[in-house]
Amino acid sequence: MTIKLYQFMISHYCERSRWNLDHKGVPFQLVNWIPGPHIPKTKRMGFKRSYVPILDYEGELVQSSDNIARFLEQKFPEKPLWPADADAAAEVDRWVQLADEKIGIPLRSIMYSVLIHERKQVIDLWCQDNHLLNRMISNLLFPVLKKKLTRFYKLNDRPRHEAAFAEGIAAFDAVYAKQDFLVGDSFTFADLSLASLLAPMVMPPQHQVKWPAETPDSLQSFFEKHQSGPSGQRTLALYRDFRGR
Ligand SMILES: N[C@@H](CCC(=O)N[C@@H](CS)C(=O)NCC(=O)O)C(=O)O
Repeated sequence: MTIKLYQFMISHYCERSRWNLDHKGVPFQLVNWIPGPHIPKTKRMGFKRSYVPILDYEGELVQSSDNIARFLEQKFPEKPLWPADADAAAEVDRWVQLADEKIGIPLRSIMYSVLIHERKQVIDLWCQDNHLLNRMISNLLFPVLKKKLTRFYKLNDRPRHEAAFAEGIAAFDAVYAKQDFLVGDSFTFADLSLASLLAPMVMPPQHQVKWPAETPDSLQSFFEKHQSGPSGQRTLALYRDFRGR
């Protein structure tokens, strides 16, 4: 039976699961959804929440990249992403939570706060490796999705997202300025999380997403403030050294 990952290509949480599956050497098929029509699909699968990624592992459905990571860790213990030591494993979990709350979530809002005004760029990102019908549906739904994303991701509150991001990146920078890995001396789910969630800002060449050729100015200036810092540079190196496909 084929293992499937239901996803949005643009989503950095989906990238976390793509990388996770590749790291574990699990062959899988991507099923590229677009925002909007994904909602009834997730409901039909029996989930209360509508987010992706969702892993279909031989009929067993797992939603959310953090749950998928724990599921894969149990099924495929080789190339572990958590240390055996309980304290070190708890430390990984703390970094993962920080990466979610202070990098992944605010960076998504900061990026959408600008990109949502660039209709073609957003639709290109949503519809990468997708068929023409989904591009037409995205075009039709765009005005509604724009409103929903603005409310759901609080896109009018960029200063708050920038403040959260600054707090998060400072914590990661402090560690990566001194050492290569967040916990101990090997690659863990903490490093994978930070790198995948920060990747839209540094756009590593190994990444599957085809980023817009030109980044809008107000996003570019924000990116430039952080790209050359320890976390940005470490993200590029982690992609180079660990993002095999
Ligand atoms: N905690 C989740 C977050 C996933 C998430 O926020 N996914 C977004 C895309 S980046 C999504 O599916 N949004 C649409 C929705 O919630 O319906 C994870 O780790 O996977």
